[in-house]
Amino acid sequence: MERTYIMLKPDCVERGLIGEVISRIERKGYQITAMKMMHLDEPILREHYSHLVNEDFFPLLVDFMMSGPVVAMIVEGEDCIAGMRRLMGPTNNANAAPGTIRGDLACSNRLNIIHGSDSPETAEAEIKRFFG
Ligand code: DAT
Ligand code: MG
Repeated sequence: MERTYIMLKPDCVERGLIGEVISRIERKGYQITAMKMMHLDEPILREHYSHLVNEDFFPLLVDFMMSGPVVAMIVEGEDCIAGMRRLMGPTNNANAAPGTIRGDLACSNRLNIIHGSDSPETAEAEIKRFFG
């Protein structure tokens, strides 16, 4: 069994797609073992997106992620770290296949609905960051 950190972004909440995305996660057979709505601030986003702080799009990313509440979740299941990334599809919606969350629902490479950890190490660090 693995666990991963999943976060529904402000565009997902604002568009009323929380249920749609959670349904897909549950239908896949993964279990949501913790969930809460949060408002993020700049310090936690600088930490969470530390690999991107020098990108020119970083300020827009932070503004977007603070534009409304997010839904933070711990998701558990066999091979769920890579499995959730497959369910999500790639970062840029233009490359995301129909049938994936981003392929079906995302509007751009920033407004892309959902975050999911990309490795076992980041999953544990992100769960600690958002759930303590
Ligand atoms: P992912 O969210 O697929 O793990 P990432 O960790 O590389 O992708 O980037 C985190 C977020 O930053 C991503 O979901 C949206 C934003 N982002 C990444 N690349 C971008 C780009 N080229 N232009 C605008 N936003 C970008
Ligand atoms: Mg990432």
